[in-house]
Amino acid sequence: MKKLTLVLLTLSIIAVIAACAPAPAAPQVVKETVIVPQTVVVQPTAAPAATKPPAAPGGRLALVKSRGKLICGVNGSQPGFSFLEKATGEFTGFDADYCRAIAAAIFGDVKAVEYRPINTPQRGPALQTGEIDVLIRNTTWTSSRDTAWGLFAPTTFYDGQGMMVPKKLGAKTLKDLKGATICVQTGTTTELNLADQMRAVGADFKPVVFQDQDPTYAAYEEGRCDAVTSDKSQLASRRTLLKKPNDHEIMDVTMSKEPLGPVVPLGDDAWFNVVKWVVFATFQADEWGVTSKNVDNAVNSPDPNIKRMFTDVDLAKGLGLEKDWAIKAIKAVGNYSEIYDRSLGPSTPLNLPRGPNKMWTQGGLLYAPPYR
Ligand SMILES: N[C@@H](CCC(=O)N[C@@H](CS)C(=O)NCC(=O)O)C(=O)O
Repeated sequence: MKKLTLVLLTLSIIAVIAACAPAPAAPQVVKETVIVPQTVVVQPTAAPAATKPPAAPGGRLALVKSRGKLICGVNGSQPGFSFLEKATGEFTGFDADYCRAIAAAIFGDVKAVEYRPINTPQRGPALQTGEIDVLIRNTTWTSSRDTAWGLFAPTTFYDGQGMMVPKKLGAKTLKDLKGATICVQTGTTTELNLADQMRAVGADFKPVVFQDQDPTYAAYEEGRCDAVTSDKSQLASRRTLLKKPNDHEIMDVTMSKEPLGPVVPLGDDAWFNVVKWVVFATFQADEWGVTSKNVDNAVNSPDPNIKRMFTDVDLAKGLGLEKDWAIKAIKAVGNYSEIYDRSLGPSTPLNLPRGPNKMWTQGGLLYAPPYR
C-alpha cells in the first residue's frame, strides 16, 4: 500500500513538473485540479522534439474547406478574449473575433467556426495531433513552442506578465511580496517567469500551483493566496469576474514579454500563410483607415495599394482564397482597432490601454508587410 502511494505520488509529481515545461512534447490528460504548494523552483526542461500532425491530403486549407468549418482552439473562460456567453451560447471576445476573421476569409461566413475550449496543458497536444486548425488563446510565442507546438502567426496582443493583489495588502513592488503565497497556473510561461523574477529581487515566496484557470482565481478570491500572477490582459479580464473587482489592483510591474497570437500546426506552409495574412489584413486595413463600414469602397480606391490588397486575383490565388477574401474578413469583424475596441476598448469593462498594441504609424508594434 505504501509502495502504491509512493508510486502515485511520484507519478503526480512528474505530471505536474511535466506540465510546467514551456512546451510539453506528449499529450497529457489533465482532468483534476491539482493544488500543490511548492517550495521548489521548477526548472524549464530542454525543448522537446517537434511533432507534426499527419499531413491532410491537399493540405489543411482543403481539409477546412471540405469540412465546411474552422476548428478554432480557444480559452473560453476569459471575458474580452474568448468567453462562452451562457445567455446566447456564443463565444465573444478579441480572440474569438480572430477565429471569425479566418472563417470569413475562407467561407464568407463568421458562423463557420467550431470553437473548441482548450486548457493550458492541452495546447501543445491539440496542435501536435492536428485536432484544431488554429489555436487562438492567450498563448505566448516562445522559441521552444515555435519549434515543438506549431508556428506562430503575427502577434495580435503584446502583453506582459503582471501581479494582482488585494488593494488592502498595499504591495507595490515584487519585493513587497517577500514570503507571500502566490497563485499561478502550471504549464505556463507565467510559472517560469515568476520564479525568475522573484529570485532576481531576492524575494522568497510560496507558489500555489493549479492546472485550471477557474480554481486559480477562486483560491485567490478566497484568500488562499496573497497574490495571483498571469498575463496582464488575463488579470484584467478575470478581475471583472471577482465579486468586488475594485478591491483588487494590478500592480504596476511588468515581469516579462508575452506576445500572444494565433498558432497553427507545424508542417503546412500554405495554411500558415492563410492565417498569417488574414491577421495582417486586420493590421493593414487599420493603417489605411479601412473599416467594416467602408471596406466596399476599397475596391475602387484611388490608392493602388489599397485596391490591390482588396481585389488582386493573383494575391488571393497565392493564398488559395477567393479574390474578395480580405473584403469578407474586414466586413465581418472589422480592422484591428474595431476588433480591439469591441472587446477591450474604452467602452468595455476591461478598458485596456492600447500600449504597444498600436499601429507602427502611431508608435506601436503592429506592422503588416506589403500586399503585393
Ligand atoms: N501566456 C502564458 C499564460 C497563458 C495561460 O495559459 N494562462 C492560464 C492562466 S495563468 C490560462 O489561461 N488558463 C486557462 C485554462 O487552463 O483553461 C502562456 O502562454 O503560457
